[in-house]
Amino acid sequence: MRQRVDALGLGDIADKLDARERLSLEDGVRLFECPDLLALGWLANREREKRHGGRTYYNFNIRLEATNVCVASCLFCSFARLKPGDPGSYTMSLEQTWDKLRERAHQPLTEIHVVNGLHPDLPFEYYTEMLRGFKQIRPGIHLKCFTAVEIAFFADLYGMSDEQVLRELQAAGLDSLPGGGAEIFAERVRRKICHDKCGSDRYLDIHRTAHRLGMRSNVTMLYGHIETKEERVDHMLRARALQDETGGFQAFIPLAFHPDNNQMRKLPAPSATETLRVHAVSRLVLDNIPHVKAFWIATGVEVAQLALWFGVDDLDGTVQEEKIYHMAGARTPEAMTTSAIRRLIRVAGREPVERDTLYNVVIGPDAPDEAPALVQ
Ligand code: V47
Repeated sequence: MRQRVDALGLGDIADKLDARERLSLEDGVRLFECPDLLALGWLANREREKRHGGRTYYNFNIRLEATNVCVASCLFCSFARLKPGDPGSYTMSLEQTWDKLRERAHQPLTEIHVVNGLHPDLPFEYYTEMLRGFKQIRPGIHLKCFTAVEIAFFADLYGMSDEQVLRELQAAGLDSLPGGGAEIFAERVRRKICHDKCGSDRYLDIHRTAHRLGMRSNVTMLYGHIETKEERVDHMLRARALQDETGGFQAFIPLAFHPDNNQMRKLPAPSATETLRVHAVSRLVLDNIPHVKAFWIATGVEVAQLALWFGVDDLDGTVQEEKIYHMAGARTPEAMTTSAIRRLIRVAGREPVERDTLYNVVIGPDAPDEAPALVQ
């Protein structure tokens, strides 16, 4: 395969990777242009195996979207409704959000991932009380809640600094931030697809502050719409630069654009080969972010399995209820049991490891896999 990489004119990139040298913007673009997907996968898989061997992580988690009322008008979004009372809009009461956790009392969950629309009328206490309630119901649960975009919105709405918002949420039980809202950092793209929400510098600065306050976070990239190859690599380099400063990112998560029911519906969804390519280049460019995650809800289960040979070492988790992708046309199931995840990793030729949010091992690769169950 090394000869094939040389013949493609990528020998210098393979040498850099061997010497643990950083790839540049131009290297990243050349990787995106490489016509040989298997050669690219081979390079990315070497980096994956250097870090993680065959281990593939997943998490026993639930997803909660407490409201879809959102004042932002992102063109790619199929989930948001502008105003309370608009058809299809909903806002859960605090009791309803807590019920989502109470209903799962029998499950050994380790994480709740909460993402919401930007609701203009809820008090800040709605969010702090939500977190306090979750911790009261289940003191050990990890709360990965609110994207940097939500944090910026809270700061503007409630007249606080970004740091004050983070501190108050942390005092109420917030443990880490999810990576949503990053989209593409390039201002050209942001102006077109999500002009009225927090910009890239502020997104990154909120993660910087969260890291300083002792929280970990993830960073995402929405691909397959109007962005160029250069803008994808630029996005990765901005995340890499912050990671050099703080070391607080745990995972990079490329998110495939889903075109149903939104204002960009004329665009085709990215192909499976493009998805493998984006995950592979992410692994190669992001030398300092430990994990590259394929969100199986977005990629589809089979492509997620393939991605385990194209740089990916993490599949998110059981999820159990998902709205953002399913309202945008995802045909994946909304939930997966841990036994089904272990099995799909095993049959893809990798070793399943259940992790908590901070990548502590919960169930190692040698544990026996139960027969896949449809309901947990
Ligand atoms: O920020 C919205 C994306 C994100 C669409 O941190 C869309 O562990 C594709 O961030 N097509 C929310 N994508 C989901 C998210 C996430 C997912 C998994 C794991 C983690 C993590 C975070 O979903 C949004 C936006 O980028 N999104 N609409 C769409 N039509």
